[in-house]
Amino acid sequence: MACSRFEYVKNYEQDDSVLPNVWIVIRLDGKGFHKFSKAHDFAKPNDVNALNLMNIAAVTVMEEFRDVILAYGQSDEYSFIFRKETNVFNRRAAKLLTYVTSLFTSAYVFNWNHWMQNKTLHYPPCFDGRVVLYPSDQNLRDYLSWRQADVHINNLYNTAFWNLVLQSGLSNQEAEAELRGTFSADKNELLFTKFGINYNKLPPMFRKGTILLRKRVKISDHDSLNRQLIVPVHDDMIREKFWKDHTELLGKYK
Ligand code: DGT
Ligand code: MG
Ligand code: MG
Ligand code: MG
Ligand code: MG
Repeated sequence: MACSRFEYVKNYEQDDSVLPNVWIVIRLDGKGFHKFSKAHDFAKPNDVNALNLMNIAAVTVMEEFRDVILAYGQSDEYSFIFRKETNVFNRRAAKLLTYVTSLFTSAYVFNWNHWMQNKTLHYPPCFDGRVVLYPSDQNLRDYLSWRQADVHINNLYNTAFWNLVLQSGLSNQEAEAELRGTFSADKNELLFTKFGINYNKLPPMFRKGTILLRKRVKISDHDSLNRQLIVPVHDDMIREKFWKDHTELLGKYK
């Protein structure tokens, strides 16, 4: 390629490649989804279709980026875990972040009509994104535990809150006052005694979020063809058992 005298400007581009040998986590979060979920009449506290739309957008990202070993989503957020050794885009942070964020966003919009039953999309949604690096397997596990503990805390609160509002007819302020200072056990008790809801029997997708994993699945009895599929699970990543059941994720298990 011919060089022009303008080419020196390339030297102004900064090298933003991330450290070798660290887990790369990209987390996306919907911008202003408090408003977006209202504007599109999402079911409260959980809209199954909206959550599945998030999951499909995340599957699209995993299909494109083979080095994503696991993705985890809840509410309006999704985290993508790239294997430590990935060399995709030479580990350049901006490339990784912008490709993942824009593909996720376009897939969200692309699949909207199918999952939201042709509900009108009133304005273009967007997602922020960040890159976080974790040096140790334990850091990565703690990161995922943190996000999963978050969904538990929020979902228990939101389930109690919306039952007080929608079933008991309390105002938002009254429901908030009722729940102020309560512990998890109090909210479980309230849900059970007031509304006959056993929190632990609610759909696991609501309580635990969605983990997308790559699994080899036998597709036919006639031959030994295996196919890699992306499967959703709603297990507890805080427990040791999850990592024992999926030893391939960390490559080793001690
Ligand atoms: P941000 O992220 O700072 O731009 O602001 P938000 O409004 O996106 O806040 P965030 O991300 O902390 O919280 C997510 C919001 O999205 C929260 O207001 C609840 C709403 N949301 C997420 N999933 C659902 C759902 O399935 N149903 C309903 N009704 N709301 C949802
Ligand atoms: Mg936020
Ligand atoms: Mg948000
Ligand atoms: Mg959020
Ligand atoms: Mg180009």
